[in-house]
Amino acid sequence: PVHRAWWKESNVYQIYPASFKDSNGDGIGDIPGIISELDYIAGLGVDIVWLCPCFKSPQVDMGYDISDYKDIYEKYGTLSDIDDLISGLHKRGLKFVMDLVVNHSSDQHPWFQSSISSKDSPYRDWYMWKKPRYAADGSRQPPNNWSSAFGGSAWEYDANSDEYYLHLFAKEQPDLNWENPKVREAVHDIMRFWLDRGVDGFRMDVINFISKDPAMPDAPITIPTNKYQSGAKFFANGPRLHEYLQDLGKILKEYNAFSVGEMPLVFDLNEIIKVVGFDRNELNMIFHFEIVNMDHGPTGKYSPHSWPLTELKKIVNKWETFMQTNDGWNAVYLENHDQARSVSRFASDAPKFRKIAAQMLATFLGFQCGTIFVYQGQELGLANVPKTWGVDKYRDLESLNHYEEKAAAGEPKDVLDRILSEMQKKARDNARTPMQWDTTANSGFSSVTPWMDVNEDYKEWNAKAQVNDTSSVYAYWQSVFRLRREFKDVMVYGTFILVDDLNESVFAYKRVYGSSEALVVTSFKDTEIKWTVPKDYVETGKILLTNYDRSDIAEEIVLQPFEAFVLLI
Ligand code: TEU
Ligand code: CA
Repeated sequence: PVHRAWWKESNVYQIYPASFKDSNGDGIGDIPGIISELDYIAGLGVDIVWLCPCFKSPQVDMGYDISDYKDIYEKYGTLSDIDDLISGLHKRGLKFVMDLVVNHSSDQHPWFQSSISSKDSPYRDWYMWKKPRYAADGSRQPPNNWSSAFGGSAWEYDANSDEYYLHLFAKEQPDLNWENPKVREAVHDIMRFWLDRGVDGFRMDVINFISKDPAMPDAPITIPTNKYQSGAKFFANGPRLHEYLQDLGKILKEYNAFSVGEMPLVFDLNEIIKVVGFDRNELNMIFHFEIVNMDHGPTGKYSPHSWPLTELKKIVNKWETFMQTNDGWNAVYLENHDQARSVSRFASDAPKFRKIAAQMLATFLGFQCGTIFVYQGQELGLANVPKTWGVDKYRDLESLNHYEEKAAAGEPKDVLDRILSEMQKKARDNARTPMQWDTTANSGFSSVTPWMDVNEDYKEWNAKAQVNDTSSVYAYWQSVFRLRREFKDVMVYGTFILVDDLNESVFAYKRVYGSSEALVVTSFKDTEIKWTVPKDYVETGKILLTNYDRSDIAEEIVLQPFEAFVLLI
């Protein structure tokens, strides 16, 4: 039998502070803005709010570059605002999870400022410094060929000390050296600081990158046209990861805290079960990237790639089955602040399908075995930015660096246009446009022009239009969360079984718990399609949820475009 736990029965709503709600008219979202919408969030029926980084930061990477782990970014508010947010959530029975970004800090953090000031600094060894290499022609080279996730080398040269420091992300995000016990103690101290303040847990940024192979060998050449290569093999799920996570796990356990680790580039599921196995005392669950990387092409994210539905089935089935046979737990998501909008990416945002398609995805996602994560705006079926947006409207360094690198290399206009069109499909900025609250100026997000343009569709697609409409995407998500609660045994703890594995149009699965069973049927097709309902369900299946007002079930049915329904026996 599956172990029960409160965090398995909880569902999470993710907030991106810059884009949620601006309370003081500076065009940037803030904590008082979040507090003013707590009833909206609680009304959705979620249990936990995860807030993306809100700490002091120069904002090179939207707060994933932290310069003070124990203070708040001034444009978002103050420590006392956070206290009010926590008590406002707790009053409504919700928990509060913060982002713990400790693979790297900001280069403006006093630790790094001291580290770079001199080789003799007591903080020198808090970051990863290495001597240059020299090529045959005598030119100075980085210590290895690793690439940064945001372009170029993962190493930055410091002339003062004639050494390079490692940054797997931007050069303003130097990697902390977890081999140093002082660094680990500092992280433990940060965790206790927030847990003592009432925080209920953490989402841990790229937490599987914290232990690197100390030899730091050159990475194999995977994309020959690139100068630098992914060193993931030597820093993802590295040699001391479990030791470090067990230390964090002890603290989490002490506070009965929630934890989800972000884990890109996982190659071995057995490494994952060591993290999330019930008795391991490391983390509750992790985010894997197999689904959200499905549409990345041969030369990376901004090259196109299409996938058959059976590919999605293989991935979902693999993780669901693996966790239930190994006593682990899944984090289930399609969206976050790094991913494009799911309705645009996995279904259809064409006006005639958008609402139905968003509800279909809510069904597909919402009844899987795992903790469900919904990202702000997903509950409204918000879509990607308009195809008409030029590169000047984008704000994120990840896509802009990529585009500018290609432009600087002299790529012709048609190549750059193709990159822009891939950005419209996959760029992180698709998720970062301001929240759409109502039909007033700036979508009710702010009284002034926001830091990033609002999606032009806000007059039709906004919260106000949906909260009291029982047929809305928002109302549909409310039903999903209500049903998960009402039928907890089967919907939370039931075994996941894939149905009709080879069908390229319909994704269907069962959840089975003792004698109760649910069947979830979702069509990913934009045309009608015939489907055969399993016999047991034709006779006794009761419709729990439908996005088309379906009222009867026969053995042979015709599914409407993006139709979804859930049956219970
Ligand atoms: O993301 C880590 C990560 O690997 C990606 O999802 C990232 O967006 C990708 O490499 C870009 O192609 C986390 C955060 O979620 C992200 O916002 C931060 O930028 C990143 O870590 C660095 O802290
Ligand atoms: Ca503000």
